[in-house]
Amino acid sequence: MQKSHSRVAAIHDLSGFGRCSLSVIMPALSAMGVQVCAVPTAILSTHTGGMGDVEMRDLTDYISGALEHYQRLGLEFDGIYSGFLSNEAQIDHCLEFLEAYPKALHVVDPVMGDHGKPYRTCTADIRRRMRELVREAGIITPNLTEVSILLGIDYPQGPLTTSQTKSYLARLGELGPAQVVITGVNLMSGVISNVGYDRDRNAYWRADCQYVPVAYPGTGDLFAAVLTGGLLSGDSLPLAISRATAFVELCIKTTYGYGTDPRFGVLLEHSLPWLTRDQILTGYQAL
Ligand code: PXL
Repeated sequence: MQKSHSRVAAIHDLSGFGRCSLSVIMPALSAMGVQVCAVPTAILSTHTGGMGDVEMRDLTDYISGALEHYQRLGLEFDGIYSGFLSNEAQIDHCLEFLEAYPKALHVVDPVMGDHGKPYRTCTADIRRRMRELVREAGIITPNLTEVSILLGIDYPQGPLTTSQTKSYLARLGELGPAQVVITGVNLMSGVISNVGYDRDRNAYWRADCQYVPVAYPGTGDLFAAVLTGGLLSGDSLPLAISRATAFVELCIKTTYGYGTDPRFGVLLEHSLPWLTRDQILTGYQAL
């Protein structure tokens, strides 16, 4: 991969334990040669996935002040990348960031839930207003739970057909973003696909990985981070999807082999060197 000197503002939470959000986004993007400017939306002792009462501080008041400081400094960003938001007002602050850097790549990971259920911090207001943020995105990376919230449809149970998948991608594109990636789609048994759409080219792609019967928190964050790093370093959309898919599959399979507690996330430390090496990627096909 072509190395760049890109800088991205990452508007996400910092969860101390459990390997998700900024804890995995920062090392992944750094390994890819992309500088990360962390804009924490909240600090949590762990992620919210099954580790009991979480100690949490909301940082809504911090985000606008940080943006103002960066503007006073004249700092430029090549990418603005938003993820987990702890409060509906943070949608306004993300919109301010996007507006302040109109030429940057706008990546919105509409983090709201998984396995058909919203995260416990994801209020009805956040779910209702996420579409406002999606409207201003250049690219979004929802999972199927988030697709169902954004499109106002039931969470799809069971495998999807190709035409259903394409219809979801196109309908999400109609909400605003020119590029859409849906993660974790079950198109056929034993395989999980990440699917992508480029509205201007009317092109659809898929990159497949083997199904592993365990779910780790933070894999969506890692996927979106590697996708963002790829795009900022010159990958085409299908190559960036292929890169992010291959890396997340590597992390999951490495971790599954060791049998660690799934709540602790993937063993990123083992897999991170993969991101620093040039990879020959062909792992996508037309959808
Ligand atoms: O990986 C998504 C995520 C991000 N941030 C927090 C979470 C989760 C998923 O559980 O709890 C705090």
